[in-house]
Amino acid sequence: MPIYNTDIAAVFDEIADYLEIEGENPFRIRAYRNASRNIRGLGYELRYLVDQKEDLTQLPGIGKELAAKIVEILETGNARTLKKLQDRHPKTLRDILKLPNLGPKRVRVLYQDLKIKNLEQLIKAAKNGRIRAMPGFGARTEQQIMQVAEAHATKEKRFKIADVKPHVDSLTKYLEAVPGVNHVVAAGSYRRAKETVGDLDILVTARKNSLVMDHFADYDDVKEVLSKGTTRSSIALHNGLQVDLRLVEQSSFGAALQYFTGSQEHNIAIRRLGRQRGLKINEYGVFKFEKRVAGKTEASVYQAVDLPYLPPELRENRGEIEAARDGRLPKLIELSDLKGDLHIHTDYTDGRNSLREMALAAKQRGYKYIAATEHSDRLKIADGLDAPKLLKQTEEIDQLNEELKGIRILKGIEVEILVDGRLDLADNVLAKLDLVVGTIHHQFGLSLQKQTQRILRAMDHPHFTFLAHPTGRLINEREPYDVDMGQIIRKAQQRGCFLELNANPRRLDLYDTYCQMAKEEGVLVAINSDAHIVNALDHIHFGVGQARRGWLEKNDVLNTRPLQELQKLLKQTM
Ligand code: DGT
Ligand code: CA
Ligand code: CA
Repeated sequence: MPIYNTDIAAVFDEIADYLEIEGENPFRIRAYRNASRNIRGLGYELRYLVDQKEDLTQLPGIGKELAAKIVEILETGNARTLKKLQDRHPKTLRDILKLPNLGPKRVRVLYQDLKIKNLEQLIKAAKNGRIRAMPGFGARTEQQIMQVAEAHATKEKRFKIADVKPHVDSLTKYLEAVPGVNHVVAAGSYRRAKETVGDLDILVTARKNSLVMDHFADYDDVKEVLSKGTTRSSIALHNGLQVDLRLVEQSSFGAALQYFTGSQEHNIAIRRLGRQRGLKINEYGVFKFEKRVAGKTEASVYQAVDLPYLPPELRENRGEIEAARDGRLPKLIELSDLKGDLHIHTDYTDGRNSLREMALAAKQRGYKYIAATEHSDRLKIADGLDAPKLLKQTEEIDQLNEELKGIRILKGIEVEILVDGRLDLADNVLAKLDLVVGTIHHQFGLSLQKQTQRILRAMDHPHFTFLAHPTGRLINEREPYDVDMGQIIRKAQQRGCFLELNANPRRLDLYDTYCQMAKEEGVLVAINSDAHIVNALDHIHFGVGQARRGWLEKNDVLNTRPLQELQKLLKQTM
């Protein structure tokens, strides 16, 4: 698993927290906090710099000691300094530190004076009114702490789909190798291609006497066997992901797959349709007067309620059942429909591979075109391009296009949208390009109105092609900025420009529901990888999953167009 800047920053934050709890030197604490803030603000990943053996002490707030720690974290996933600090204190203290309204100063009081070491003790102390008496607290604070602690004690952790996929692949292979096993399918939210997965649901069919449950409990990566039975078992993996396994009979496979794929809301609606027809639908089959009438295949379940097969990505009870009934089901986009990638970075700025390498890798994936879209100058930290450097790159693109056959490199830029909505490069420079990708990497905290106006104004720019990762959210890391997507989608419609669905699994932004809105407004969506390295081109797969959840068809997506047609569409925006 790659280590991201946010992972490094989190280690530094945690070190600072512990140092503060221990009452350490404030300067040392501040150094960690500043470094963490600077690292989070970078527009590119530190691991690229380290891979290229660059000197990290050039970065603001990073001295020799912290630079060495960054390298250590990138290499080992952790820092010895943090491990030592963690060892000195109970593990559960971290749960308390993570609560939003409890800074380390307060945790220090709770821990050292009240001997509170975990969430349960915290909730109990709050209920007993022991916290309000402490200096710096009060009855209201105590009340707030209790509420937040209780919410956190029950809050589930969700995993990014890209972090779950390697486990699905490896578990599937492992279980398929067990003698007597027929089908192994990951169902649940994973099969519906949801951007995050709460737990993983695996469905298995096997011969009667197979030892699949034993093998499941013996899987390498098991941290804990939560339950083990003859038809259902649960394990927890080392990363905390829970995996539920269900073993069903071959004759129930379709019904079970339909049931465990969900969503629950979709299933409730399907069962209602069944009841209207005198049918009982459950994970074992479709029954009429106790007699099984369907359930071997998923399609047979849908057929029993007079519907065509519904792709898993649509099963959210967001109108798919009505659409299926009326023959209006979309023919969802597929990976093979994509003809190119319109958002990539190279070693010209903060990417890892050269433009030539990226282009050849794109060609190898069957693409016909790729757009070089480096960061603009404002993103100094990503070594963003100024006008002369950008023009130099366009010359290199001309040369590569002469030389390389079967793949066309388009000239683009990922240009910063300034706070007032202007773009970070002059019009006459942008006019020389094939596409201009507008983006926000700074000033996330503007009010809803200001942020929306900023983007709307940028979209009015005559050369604006599409808006990159429109909400700016990073899954589990950063909330979207406050922005009115309805207005932005309508603006794109009026202007004839486009929106990106960024396929980076940390982003998956445009969200599925906004894809649906864009489609309704007739705004084309560009599904792009935002790859900074060759392998990341394959993230596009997650973008396609999200697009399918958003009901998008081939024609709703900009980069399914053949090159000439694409160029015509791009010209209209330039
Ligand atoms: P998740 O795990 O939170 O990402 O979401 P899901 O959709 O995977 O939900 P999960 O793991 O609780 O259950 C998997 C599927 O099994 C769910 O999509 C529908 C089905 N299912 C589970 N429990 C129930 C239930 O109580 N009633 C119904 N109708 N279906 C259920
Ligand atoms: Ca699940
Ligand atoms: Ca489950």
